[in-house]
Amino acid sequence: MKSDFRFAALLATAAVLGFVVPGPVHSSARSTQDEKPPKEKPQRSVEQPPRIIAMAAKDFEFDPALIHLKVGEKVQLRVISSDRTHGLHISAFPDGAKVNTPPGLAFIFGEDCWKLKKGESVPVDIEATEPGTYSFQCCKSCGTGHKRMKGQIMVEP
Ligand SMILES: [Cu+2]
Repeated sequence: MKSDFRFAALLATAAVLGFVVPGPVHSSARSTQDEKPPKEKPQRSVEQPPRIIAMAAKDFEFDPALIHLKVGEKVQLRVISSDRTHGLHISAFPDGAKVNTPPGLAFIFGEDCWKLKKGESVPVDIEATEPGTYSFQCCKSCGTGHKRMKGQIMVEP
C-alpha cells in the first residue's frame, strides 16, 4: 500500500509539473502572438539634429545673407537682431516658381513673418526638400534700409 501511495504521489507530482510547465509556454506563445504587429521593430536611423546657423539681423542686413543647403538637409537658423525689431520672411517657393511649382522648403513651425525683437534669439527650423533659390527678406518696416534687407537660401541637389 505504501508503495502505491508513493507511486500515486509521483504521478500527482508529474501531473502537476505537466500542467504547470506548459502554462508559461502557452502564455508566452500568446504574448508573442499579441505582439505580431511589432511596435518598435524597424530601427530607424537616429534622427540627425539640425545644423545650427547663427544669423544676425542689424544695420539693414542679414548676416549671413547667403545660406547653402543640400536637399534633405535640416537646419535651424537662430536669428538675433541687435539693433531694433526686424522681421524675417522666407519664401517656401523657389525664385521663378510657376503656378504649379511645389514648395521646396518646409518649416516645422511656419510663420509668414518671424518677429525679431532686439536681443531675442528666434529659432527657425527649415528642411530643404527641393533644389532652388529661396529668397528671404525683412518683413517689419524697420527704417530707411528696410527694402534692401534681404538674402537667399540656395538649395543644391
Ligand atoms: Cu525691415
